[in-house]
Amino acid sequence: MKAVKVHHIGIAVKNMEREKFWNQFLNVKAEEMKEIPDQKVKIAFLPVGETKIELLEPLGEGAVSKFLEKRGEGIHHIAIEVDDIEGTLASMKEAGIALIDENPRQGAEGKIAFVHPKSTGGILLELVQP
Ligand code: CMX
Repeated sequence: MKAVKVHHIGIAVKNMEREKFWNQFLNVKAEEMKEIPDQKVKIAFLPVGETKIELLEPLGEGAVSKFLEKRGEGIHHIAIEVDDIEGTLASMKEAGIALIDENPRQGAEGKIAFVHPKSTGGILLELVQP
């Protein structure tokens, strides 16, 4: 049971126009853009080497719109790819870590689960198993 790599870094943006910055100066282009209605968010994945930048634009009231209101644009979460998401969650649960998702759910990139920032030193952590 271990972390494989930084799968992506989620950045909350007010508008997907922010994609232009990555495109113009860093030659990074969104490989896909999609809407995730149940998370009230529109996402774009921009591949950078082994990892990705995920731009998150709110689609109505939800976790991302609340984050933007309180903290403004910026890093919203870090996603770590793990080789055994169920085992990782079970060991965290046993240790009393605050889990937002006790069981993995289906995300855009495979099985995902969120861990609360209060247990990780202030970072919203996403676990991903593609
Ligand atoms: N990173 C770091 N800290 C965060 C945070 C974030 N993204 N979001 C909230 N916090 C902090 C707040 O600053 C606040 O801290 P204080 O108590 O010190 O003030 C605390 O967490 C509670 O914040 P809140 O605004 O009241 O937010 P909620 O408790 O309502 O929700 C969270 C926070 C993380 C539980 C919720 O956003 C959540 O469940 N997130 C997981 C799902 C998600 O983020 N989906 C969108 C992305 C989907 C995708 O990438 O596919």
